[in-house]
Amino acid sequence: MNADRPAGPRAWAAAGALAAFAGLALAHAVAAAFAPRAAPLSATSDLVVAASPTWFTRWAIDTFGTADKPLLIAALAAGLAGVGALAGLAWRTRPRLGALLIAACAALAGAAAVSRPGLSLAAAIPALLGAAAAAAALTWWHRTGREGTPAGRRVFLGVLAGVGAAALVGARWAGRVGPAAVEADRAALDLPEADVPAPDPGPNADLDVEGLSPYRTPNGDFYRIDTAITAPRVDVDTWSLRVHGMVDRELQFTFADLLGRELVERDITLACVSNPVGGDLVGNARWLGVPLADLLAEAGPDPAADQLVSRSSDGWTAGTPTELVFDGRDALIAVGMNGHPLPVDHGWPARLVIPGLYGYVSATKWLTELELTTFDAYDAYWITRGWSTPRPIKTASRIDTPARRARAGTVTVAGVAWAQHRGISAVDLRIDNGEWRECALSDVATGDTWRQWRIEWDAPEGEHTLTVRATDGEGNPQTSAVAGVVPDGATGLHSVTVTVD
Ligand SMILES: Nc1nc2c(c(=O)[nH]1)N[C@H]1C(S)=C(S)[C@@H](COP(=O)(O)O)O[C@H]1N2
Ligand SMILES: [Mo]
Repeated sequence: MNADRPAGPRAWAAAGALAAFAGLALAHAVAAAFAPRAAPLSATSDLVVAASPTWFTRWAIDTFGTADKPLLIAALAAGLAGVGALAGLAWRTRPRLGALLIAACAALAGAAAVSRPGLSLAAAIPALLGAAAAAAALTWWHRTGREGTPAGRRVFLGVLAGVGAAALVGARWAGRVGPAAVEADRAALDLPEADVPAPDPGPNADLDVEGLSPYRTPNGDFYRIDTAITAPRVDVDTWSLRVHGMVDRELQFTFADLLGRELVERDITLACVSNPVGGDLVGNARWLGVPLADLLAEAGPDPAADQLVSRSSDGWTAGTPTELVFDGRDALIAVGMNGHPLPVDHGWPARLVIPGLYGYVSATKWLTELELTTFDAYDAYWITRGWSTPRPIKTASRIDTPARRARAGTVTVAGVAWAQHRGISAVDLRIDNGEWRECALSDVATGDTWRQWRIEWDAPEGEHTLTVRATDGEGNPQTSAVAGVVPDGATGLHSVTVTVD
């Protein structure tokens, strides 16, 4: 029977790619239940992010923005499909070579997982299991492929596709069970009331304008920026915060210790240094937390320690000037965000929030360590990658509405402006090349938050360019000089072009 011919190279390549994907899906299902960060694509992407040279990271962020991570994962998945196909081809004539290729993938992904801060040797298990499954599948195919019929090949395809799909469904399910432990901890946490409530910004913290960013950004809408491909799932029962370095005495705090301390609530606006002019990597929340300065003072910091390095459970670091932590500003170890325990993506169970500094030098999520040191002795994560040592946040303003179109007649133009810790004292709007007109401002309690602004515009038909400019609390107008985000934050005025009809 001529239907009994052995499978050709194309069928082998397809079988190899399919086996690789089934193995990958299985590995992700296993990892999802126990250690999501150990999943091969997650761990390998994490390693690529950590090991990327500065020029590459900069190019990726500039070119792809926040799509950079999904693209990296897609590229790695495509690479794996390619290697799987090669392994299938090799297996046809030299099964050992095929097995070696699969073993190499497993070794790479396993090593990537083990190398990630916060993960142990066991993190290699998902990759090893996945590779074993892929090799087992190809061994089986080897038999049925030689003696098999087209029908036999269809069975193989069906079984593998079924295994892969089942594993993906399993991964989704496990992804809810594993992290569910963390979500259950969050849900079970009854956040204590603030000992010191946030000062009330006043009745007009929120100007009533459609399309305007709310004064407080809901947690689900709050921008997320970090190097983690998969957010760390921190076990709050074993979590601790260690204070060490240039201190008289090392200290260690459990989560219960933190909750038992004086808790203050503050509205603080967080901004990312890589937010472009007019961008949305900025948000304002009501944070509940432990005053950082009080806690550090108990350790007896050496006055020569000019840098506070904060470290996360996944090994990320930020370096903050100690002087600023102790200058009276509301630097917090936050445990609550807008009345809820910190969301996992925003640092559960504890993070830093320090008004007046960009996130990369202050806002460590999944916080585990505070180390007093010097700027000479240590460069934190983004400093080694070409970003500036801490500088003040640059005064910025954004037009939220109208975005593109408006009806002729009275149009309300509105947006937000921020210059954390200095505050915003004025916002002006210019239509086309007209005069700057002063806008009405919302109520704020401190200079640590953004401030809404609004103005009525009698909009005539046609195309018009709206430009906004803020003045900070020290009377300095926002600069119109255009600068990119590297190394210490973008500048320039935000403009929108509106078609009025
Ligand atoms: N552990 C950890 N914390 C981190 C980061 C990170 O990559 N890892 N990124 C920082 C940066 S660059 C910013 S802008 C803020 C963003 O905080 P958010 O995601 O809660 O908005 O978190 C900071 N904290
Ligand atoms: Mo950032």
